[in-house]
Amino acid sequence: MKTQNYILILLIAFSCSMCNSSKKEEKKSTEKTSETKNHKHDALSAKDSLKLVNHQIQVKGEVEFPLQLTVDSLKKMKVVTIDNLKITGKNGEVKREVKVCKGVLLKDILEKAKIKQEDHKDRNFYIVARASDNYKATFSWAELFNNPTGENTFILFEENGKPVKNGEMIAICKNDIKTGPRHVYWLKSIEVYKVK
Ligand SMILES: Nc1nc2c(c(=O)[nH]1)N[C@H]1C(S)=C(S)[C@@H](COP(=O)(O)O)O[C@H]1N2
Ligand SMILES: [Mo]
Repeated sequence: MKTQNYILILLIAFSCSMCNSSKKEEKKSTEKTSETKNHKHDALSAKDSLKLVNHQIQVKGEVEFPLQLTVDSLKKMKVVTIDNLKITGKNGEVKREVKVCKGVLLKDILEKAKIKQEDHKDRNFYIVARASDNYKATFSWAELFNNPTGENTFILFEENGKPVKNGEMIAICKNDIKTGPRHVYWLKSIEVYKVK
């Protein structure tokens, strides 16, 4: 009887320890998934990257006239030419240089959509340029409408005479110190929010 009890306790202890180690394994595997997720953009196949392309961008949120913009509709607006655009990464390294590109000022698009402002003091809005991989960049009303950045923030559709790569439209802020962070390819929407 005593030996039987002893064996039973041993069995319970053993199965408990097995249980714990499998939990540890589980945790390790979730950690690995989130790690791969952060770098998923490097591993994208050509087919997957095609899925991220949008033929139109949505201008939405706190605007009087929500818009759907295509490359053709941008071409009908005031098109500007930008020379020698450098895309710099987080360490300041030049990732890409574009000799000449064409686009429209983000400010002009927002003026067309008309931000819903109650009066002249209603200026606390932020604008999110979002891509289909959910990469995003944020602008403030003040930097676009009351700062030189407004003349330097574009939605591009053409690079060196050809359609842009990685989607059909790209948001860029030319006067940022490092231009990579607010360079948004696969652009999907321009969203206007009011600070609550
Ligand atoms: N949609 C989208 N745009 C993006 C990114 C991204 O992952 N998705 N990466 C950004 C970063 S971190 C940089 S530095 C620049 C240039 O990145 P690239 O080397 O992938 O061209 O694009 C930016 N735009
Ligand atoms: Mo980057």
